Amino acid sequence: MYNNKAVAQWVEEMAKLTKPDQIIWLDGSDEERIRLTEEAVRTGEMKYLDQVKYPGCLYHRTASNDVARVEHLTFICSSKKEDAGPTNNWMAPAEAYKKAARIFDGSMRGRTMYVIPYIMGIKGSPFGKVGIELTDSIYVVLNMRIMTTMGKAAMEQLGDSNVFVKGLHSKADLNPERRYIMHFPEDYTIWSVGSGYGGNVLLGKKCFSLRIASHMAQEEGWLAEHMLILGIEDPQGKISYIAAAFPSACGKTNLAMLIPPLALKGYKTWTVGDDIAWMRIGEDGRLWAINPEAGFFGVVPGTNTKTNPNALITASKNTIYTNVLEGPDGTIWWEGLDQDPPAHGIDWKGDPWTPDSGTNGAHPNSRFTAPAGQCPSISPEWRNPKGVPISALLFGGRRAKVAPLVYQSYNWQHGVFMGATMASETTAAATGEVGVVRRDPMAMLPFCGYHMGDYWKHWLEMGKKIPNPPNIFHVNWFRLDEKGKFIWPGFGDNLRVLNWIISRCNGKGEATETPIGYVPTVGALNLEGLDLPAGAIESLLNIDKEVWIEELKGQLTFFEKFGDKLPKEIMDEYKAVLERFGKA
Ligand code: GTP
Ligand code: SPV
Ligand code: MN
Repeated sequence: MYNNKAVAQWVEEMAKLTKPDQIIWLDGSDEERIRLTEEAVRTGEMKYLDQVKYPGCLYHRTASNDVARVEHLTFICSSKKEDAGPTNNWMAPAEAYKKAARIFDGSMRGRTMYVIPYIMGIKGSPFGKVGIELTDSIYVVLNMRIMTTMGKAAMEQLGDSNVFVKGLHSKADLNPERRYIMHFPEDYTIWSVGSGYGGNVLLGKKCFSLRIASHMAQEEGWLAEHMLILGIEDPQGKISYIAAAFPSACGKTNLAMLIPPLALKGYKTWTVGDDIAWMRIGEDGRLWAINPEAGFFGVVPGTNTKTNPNALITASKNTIYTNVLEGPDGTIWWEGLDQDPPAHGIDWKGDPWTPDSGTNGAHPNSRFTAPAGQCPSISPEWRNPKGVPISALLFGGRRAKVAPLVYQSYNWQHGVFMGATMASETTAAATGEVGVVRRDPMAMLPFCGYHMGDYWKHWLEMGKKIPNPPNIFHVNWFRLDEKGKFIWPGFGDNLRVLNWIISRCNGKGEATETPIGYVPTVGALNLEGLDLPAGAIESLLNIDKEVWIEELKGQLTFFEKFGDKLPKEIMDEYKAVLERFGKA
């Protein structure tokens, strides 16, 4: 259907391996969407929700052992092991291709292979990068339609070039023993087999836009990051943009769509992206960011009219719901929705469920896939090929203790150290134990496509190249009191913290110098209309020396993994913190 030779040849080669009954080249038209949706509904792969309540919405349930990213089955297959580094699983490319080919061999027999040409980034811009995903899943096709610019537009962008990211996906038999997410950064190739869950199979997202793109970014001098992008407009109409890296299920979507609290009248927020930022140095010497995605693949549980009304509206039509509770008559429900659960339903595993079941109706990592353009707060700039200029970069995670509500780095290098030492309690977004603290540098631990030590070096070098770099901050919305409750109200009220951050970028905002960085003075945050218990703000901003000394020990243990790949500058910053604590 398309006449790009390199694409045709590669598709033929992959079809020889996977042996589909037929190959369908997708054009991205509406007619095609309707036809595929009807087919997926006919085969039971997807269901229509009540089309009056949820126009254009679909339901999908993945296999119950296939509901999150699988980091232990995710590999970076660089030709040298050293290039994958100590934080990635590595396999030699030849071995990886061979191992996966055994599973791909004939895996599409009796099925259709869909060819999805897509663009990550913006068509016609240097950041419009083309990928092609071959898949045997209509669910993947319909998700990629929302998450990317797909079809004819992508082939036009590609022209007769042979530079595109080659993605091969097959559900195969969905056997976790035969599941691999393999990345070949040097070949711009991704092979994913044996899964049907989001991050494992929507190859434009984490696989391309972070793992492969981070490798491209290192070579080409830009940054591919696990960051939301948000514009904050003050009452005078001035918009400042921030980009923030929090680990999976730690609040990016929520911050990206935040609604100002009543007390902060006159402020507006503009959503540019909720998960991924591609950033490069602009002609004006600032760092400019685009969101390479066209949709949101957001965490459902906890979303309600108070926490994130914008997400509810965004996902009220033309949305795919995965692994939430199915109520009667094409309705859905999830934990944390401010509506009573149905008297009975079918849970994410496919089993009958009632509110007395004592189990989750929706999987904690259940997701919505919704077009970004439907978000009430979507920024008019979100498709601007130039991107938006970034004033502040934020790092953050879930820390019950240790990290204060917010602090600012002394400079870029110190900020890179802050990102490199990030830690967070694990969530349901990846298979494995939930709630254990782990180091997750820049929220990129599962997504960096090369050696993390080289990645830090790249960050340090970028700092030297950006004439007007953003200021760097660390935030923590998740500090707990002695009873285990969140001290900070979070969500919309996070704007209070963002406003302090923006004033710091403008040379204002009061702060105290501490061993870890600038911390706001108690009076520096606008807390008007907030009903915090006495002492809460002091405790949110408190830095406990003993706890931090322990924290620093953990950082050092982590750094030991990197040997001589640990940039000297990072170690210098580590020593400087120790010294400021009087422990040099
Ligand atoms: P990924 O899509 O996995 O990369 O996650 P994300 O970083 O976009 O996370 P998201 O915004 O979806 O938040 C995940 C969970 O954190 C949800 O259950 C939210 O309700 C909760 N959450 C988000 N922001 C806050 C906050 O400010 N305070 C508290 N206490 N919880 C929050
Ligand atoms: C994450 O886990 O960080 C996500 C969801 O954003 S996934 O696309 O599955 O990676
Ligand atoms: Mn994410």
